[in-house]
Amino acid sequence: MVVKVFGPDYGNPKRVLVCLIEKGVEFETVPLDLFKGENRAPEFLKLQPFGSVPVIQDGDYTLFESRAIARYYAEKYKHQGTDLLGKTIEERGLVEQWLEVEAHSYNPPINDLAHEIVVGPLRGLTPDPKLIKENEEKLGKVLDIYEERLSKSKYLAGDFFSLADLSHLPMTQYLVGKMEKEYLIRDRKNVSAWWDDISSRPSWKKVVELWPGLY
Ligand SMILES: N[C@@H](CCC(=O)N[C@@H](CS)C(=O)NCC(=O)O)C(=O)O
Repeated sequence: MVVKVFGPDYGNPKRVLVCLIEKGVEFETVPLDLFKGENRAPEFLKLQPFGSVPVIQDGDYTLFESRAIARYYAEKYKHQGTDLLGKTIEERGLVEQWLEVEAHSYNPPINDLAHEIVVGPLRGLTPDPKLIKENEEKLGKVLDIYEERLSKSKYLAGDFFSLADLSHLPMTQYLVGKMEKEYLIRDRKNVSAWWDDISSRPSWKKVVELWPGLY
């Protein structure tokens, strides 16, 4: 049974797409137009009661929340494709640590920036320069910690590419692309080299090429 991924054109679903490609799992995508409110259709709400994407259907198994889905496939296919979870329980601990950092410290200011700079204007709202400045500063502080970390190891959890790095791809692409805030990455030598490395993986290039979405 081929895995179905809903909402490939948006940021969070791309976390799932790139994970499935790294793991060599076959999938198909089901486009959904959030700007037309297709995520509020009763049929979709049966799959994802919060009305957001991604959600996957794998046979009769349904799962939402992009990081939960990525963890699920990284574990389910641990011995297939790229190992994204580390070889030891200690490595796994570090992968989990940086996944949490991505979700709770890195993602929120980028998400707020995306709403101010890209999504809001598409819905007719005017960007608030004060909010933009505040979130750029918040993100800058997080990236200073990344800069220090990445001076000690090539990737976030150690010297291996993991789910923690992968999880940063969608929103960072957005940041350096449509949001035009590439300086936040380029001003930091180690973060810049890390970004060049992870964003040049064939899996990610394929996602951006096939589902450019808002980037
Ligand atoms: N924590 C969720 C966030 C999902 C999310 O916010 N998705 C956006 C698209 S990138 C969405 O569906 N927005 C429309 C909405 O929530 O109404 C995840 O990682 O899956």
